[in-house]
Amino acid sequence: MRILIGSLAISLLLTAAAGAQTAITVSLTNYAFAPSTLTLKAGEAYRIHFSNDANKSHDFSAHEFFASSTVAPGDKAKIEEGGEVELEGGQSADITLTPNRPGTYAVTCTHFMHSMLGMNGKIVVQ
Ligand SMILES: [Cu+2]
Repeated sequence: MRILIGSLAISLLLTAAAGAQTAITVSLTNYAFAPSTLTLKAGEAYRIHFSNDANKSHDFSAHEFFASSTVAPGDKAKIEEGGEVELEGGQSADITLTPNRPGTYAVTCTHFMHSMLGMNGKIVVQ
């Protein structure tokens, strides 16, 4: 009986570990990402809350980063054109993913002139 309870406890712990995600919020404003640099660890799961805190639309464009990450099946449709999270003013989206490959990935907003106005960032996967 003690062995049974012990193995049950271990399997519950493993289940909790597998479901653990680090929550991160990225704010989009006119014309910046905050934080502008995200530092993530390869192989760890993150739930990223993208929040457009501006009154106009923006996107979080990071094609290489999304391509090199495993995105939760239910969240794939939130990434348009292979790498852009498009948000209307005041809108938000949550995406759960696991980065797979260490490197530095560019982030930009593809809306007209926004990058030039400073809407750039990067993701560092360690
Ligand atoms: Cu923008």
